[in-house]
Amino acid sequence: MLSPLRCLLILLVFVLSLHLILSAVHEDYAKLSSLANLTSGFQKSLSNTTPDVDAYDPSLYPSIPQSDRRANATFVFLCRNNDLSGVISSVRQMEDRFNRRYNYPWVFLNEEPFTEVFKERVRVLTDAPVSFGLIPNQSWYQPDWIDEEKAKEGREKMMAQGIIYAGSVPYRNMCRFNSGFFFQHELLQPYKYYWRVEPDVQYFCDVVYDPFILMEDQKKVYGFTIALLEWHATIPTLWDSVKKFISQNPQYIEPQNAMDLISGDGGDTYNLCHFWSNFEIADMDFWRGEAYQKFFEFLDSTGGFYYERWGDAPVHSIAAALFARRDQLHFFRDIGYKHDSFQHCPTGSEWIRGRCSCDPLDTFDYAYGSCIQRYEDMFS
Ligand SMILES: Nc1nc2c(ncn2[C@@H]2O[C@H](COP(=O)(O)OP(=O)(O)O)[C@@H](O)[C@H]2O)c(=O)[nH]1
Ligand SMILES: *[C@@H]1O[C@H](CO)[C@@H](O)[C@H](O)[C@H]1NC(C)=O
Ligand SMILES: *[C@@H]1O[C@H](CO)[C@@H](O)[C@H](O)[C@H]1NC(C)=O
Ligand SMILES: *[C@@H]1O[C@H](CO)[C@@H](O)[C@H](O)[C@H]1NC(C)=O
Ligand SMILES: [Mg+2]
Repeated sequence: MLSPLRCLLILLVFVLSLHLILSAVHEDYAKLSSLANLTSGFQKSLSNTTPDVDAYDPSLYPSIPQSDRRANATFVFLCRNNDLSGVISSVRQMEDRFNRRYNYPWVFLNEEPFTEVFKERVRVLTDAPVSFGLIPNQSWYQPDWIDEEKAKEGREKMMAQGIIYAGSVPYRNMCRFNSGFFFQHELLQPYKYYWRVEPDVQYFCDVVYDPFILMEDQKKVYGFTIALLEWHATIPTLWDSVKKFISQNPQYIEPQNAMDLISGDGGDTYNLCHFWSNFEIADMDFWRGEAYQKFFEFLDSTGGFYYERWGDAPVHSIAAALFARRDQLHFFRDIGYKHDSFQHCPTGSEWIRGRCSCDPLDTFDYAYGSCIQRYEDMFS
């Protein structure tokens, strides 16, 4: 049995330790904010002068920008409030490996308002401008003209086949939004190039130059790190629609296209190759242009985003392959990247230069199901 005195003592000890813990947390927080003041001053002085680092050798550390030149570009990050921890992980890596030296802006998009906590925990990660946008309902939700009975049948059929996201309407909203609408969002209007980022991805290497400047200088349209085969059951009628579009609109097909990347028989059948769009560095003016606009409108009008489960990856890839020159596609071989179970790891001198944390033997490039060989064959 505890005496009342002992009870009182235990209570006292408890209250005291709680007080100690709370004041320690408060002190840490104060230290943190003064540190934040210090570092922001430090960065300001860095940007005005050449950093005085003993071992500084521009050829070893070229990722320190050699000029103030910036491309017309932004990061774009579509996500939900409950993606927060994966969002933080991805942004942190991108900042550490690239953007802390460049400060390209970040645009976050969501069909629901981001919470104050979400915004605060993202803003703290970077000095770059960060904005949070709401997606208009008409560019997100399943349109009224979609026959919901037919869409439901499509979902059920796909579920029976055991396909990932088979029964998900939100996933379909996301694929359609990424295919046809993200680049029209008002927060993205000021920009030409974007780098798409997703939650819980990994960037293994220092990005030792500015990929956006590469896109701009070399007039590239679409950059990727992983190219692979799509699951046919998600797009059974997509290629028929593409062929119909081509026959009705032959003027949009670029003579020096990359048809050989996506078809082994000159366009009769789709070989399922596509760029994995969870990583994209691309030109939004290409998506905003007449050819892609007409293409998306046509595909959308078939209802395939809902009756089937057309991904933005095959849609973007087919368009990039047909409406751009093949030399406007770019394999970012030196950017180490992982999404789910697939990764691209640079090798050789690129791996060293990027101080990559991935195993260079573990890269999807020439594995079964990869389309990189086919991409390279177009240039040989
Ligand atoms: N705002 C919002 N973002 C979504 C939704 N579904 C997916 N996303 C985002 O869209 C991207 C792709 O979704 P993800 O679940 O990673 O699909 P996966 O990569 O194909 O497995 C990620 O950036 C997600 O955060 C959604 O319903 N709402
Ligand atoms: C940080 O800087 C701001 C503005 O210069 C100042 O008001 C604030 O007191 C500083 N905070 C700390 C902890 O030094
Ligand atoms: C958009 O759709 C959501 C969910 O259906 C709804 O709650 C919201 O009121 C809609 N907003 C507008 C502006 O119509
Ligand atoms: C950036 O690109 C967008 C889209 O092409 C354009 O509207 C905008 O004027 C450009 N901004 C600058 C500063 O060139
Ligand atoms: Mg993903």
